[in-house]
Amino acid sequence: MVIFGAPGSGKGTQSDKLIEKYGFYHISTGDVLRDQIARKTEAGILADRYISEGHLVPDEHIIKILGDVLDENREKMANGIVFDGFPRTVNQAVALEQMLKERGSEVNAVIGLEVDEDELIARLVNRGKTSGRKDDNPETIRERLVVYHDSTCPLKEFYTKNNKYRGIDGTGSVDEIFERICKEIER
Ligand code: B4P
Repeated sequence: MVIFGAPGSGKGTQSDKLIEKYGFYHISTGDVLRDQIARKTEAGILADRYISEGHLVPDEHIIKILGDVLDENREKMANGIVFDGFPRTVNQAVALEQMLKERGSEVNAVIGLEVDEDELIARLVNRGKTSGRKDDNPETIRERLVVYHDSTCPLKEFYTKNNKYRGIDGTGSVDEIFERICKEIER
């Protein structure tokens, strides 16, 4: 499944709970990139520039990284995968379909966490006080939201067309939101 939403919508927070309950394998492309940046790999150095400016890492780069993660962790994925922060563009969604097809699988559901913009900004500014993330400052947060509207939002239509998108109210307590997600998954 894909957990989908704007920056600050709670994708990472809810993914942790999904892994605990269902034993899914978690792939957060944001975490993978931050790990590469910390290890100063070639991929990390390239990604750092885009992330610091609030832009998306180029599709071909992130698609290659994701393919490597899928190949290197195949035996851990028997219970399914939760993709967190991928896909973020229609090109990435098409690539994901192809990569999963080649591995005899497919996306079963896309859970969209729907949160209004004021709340998103408040959450990220708040996280910025302690996260140490270069992209959690007001200016970069605003840029990330513009990028989300321009490049990532069209995916809603992409997954609605093939009847996989399930929008969830992403406001309230973490447990309340998790309950809504579980209902959708079990349905
Ligand atoms: P990510 O790490 O995916 O960052 P994000 O979109 O900000 O989401 P995140 O998971 O961190 O936040 P969450 O909603 O869980 O990506 C970082 C960057 O990497 C991107 O901007 C991009 O440059 C690059 N990148 C990643 N994937 C890419 C891709 N596929 N293609 C190209 N580039 C890519 O939570 C946010 C905060 O809200 C937390 O502090 C949490 O505690 C809080 N929160 C959660 N639920 C809450 C609730 N119910 N109430 C109150 N607060 C809540």
